[in-house]
Amino acid sequence: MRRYGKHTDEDDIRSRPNRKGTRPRTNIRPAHEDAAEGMVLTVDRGRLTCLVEDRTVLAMKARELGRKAAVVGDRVALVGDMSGKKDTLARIVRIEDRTSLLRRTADDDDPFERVVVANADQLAIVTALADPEPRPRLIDRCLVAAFDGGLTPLLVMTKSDLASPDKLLELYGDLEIPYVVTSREELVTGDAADRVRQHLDGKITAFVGHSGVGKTTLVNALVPQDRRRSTGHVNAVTGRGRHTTTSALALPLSDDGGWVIDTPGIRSFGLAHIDPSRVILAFPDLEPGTVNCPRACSHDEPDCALDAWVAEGHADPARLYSLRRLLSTRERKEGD
Ligand SMILES: Nc1nc2c(ncn2[C@@H]2O[C@H](COP(=O)(O)OP(=O)(O)O)[C@@H](O)[C@H]2O)c(=O)[nH]1
Ligand SMILES: [Mg+2]
Ligand SMILES: [Zn+2]
Repeated sequence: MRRYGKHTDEDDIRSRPNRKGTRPRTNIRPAHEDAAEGMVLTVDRGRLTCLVEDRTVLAMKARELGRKAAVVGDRVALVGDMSGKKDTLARIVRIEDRTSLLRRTADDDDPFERVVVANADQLAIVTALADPEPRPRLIDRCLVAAFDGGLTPLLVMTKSDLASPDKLLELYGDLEIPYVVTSREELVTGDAADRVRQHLDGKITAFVGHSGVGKTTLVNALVPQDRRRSTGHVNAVTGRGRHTTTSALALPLSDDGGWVIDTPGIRSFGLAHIDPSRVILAFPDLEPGTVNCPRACSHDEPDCALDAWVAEGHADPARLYSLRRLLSTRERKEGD
């Protein structure tokens, strides 16, 4: 509340050059000392809904940010009208340093599928055990993106009322990733939400997965209606009815800083930007074996030192196999 209305004078310099109280821009702009802090909750066609204290404020990127995009989860500095009232628009003048970044390479044929979330601690990779069928290749790619972006993965297997999780658990067992299995019945009793929540407390968790796996069902079970409405709900701000399916949406899980981020369904996960040296950090048992690797080793090539090192008994061969499987997803197309 303290910053309420303070910056309306410099809100949009282009349209109001002579407005009373407007100081020369050069004196104001570089520091933005009095800018309010906010968190981006969702993005819709260039309009960003931000949480500022206890209000949702609609904002747009200031021109000075250039091409740098603010994404869901970003911590931003805002100036302008921060009342959160209808038809007001604040400006985002700064994007704070990110602690993590989940990104996928944009596909030319699929520009809207790009999932981008900043500052998430955890990536919940949601897969249905049936309807739709599990897609291990997609799970692998999500895992690589999580490792590369600095997020801890969590496997969420839904619809265990339709099929057994055994095969998937076998496939991911050697990766030692925490997992939760849920069913329709447990959604009704609340056990599903309780079990998932144990992995979410105090963290910012982004939920990704193919369309129809049950992300939104789960997120809604985790975040009660009134809480959804109080801060994360964007309808009041944009007046556009339902939350758009082209952007992620951050919802407050509790008062301890926990957030869940629902995302639109993904069919693929472009990984062209991935750095293998960051992926290997998720394999601390294998990482020491890379000291003798050639420079810029992909750890998935004939000269990689890991083969010999593992053969000497320093680590479990199954772990190296899993690492290789993940790294190889970079070259393959989804669905192979
Ligand atoms: N049988 C069964 N269906 C589920 C379960 N969870 C979600 N569903 C259904 O799966 C469909 C897709 O769910 P939704 O949450 O919209 O998926 P999203 O596209 O990942 O957000 C809906 O009809 C849900 O009711 C589950 O555990 N078991
Ligand atoms: Mg959904
Ligand atoms: Zn190597």
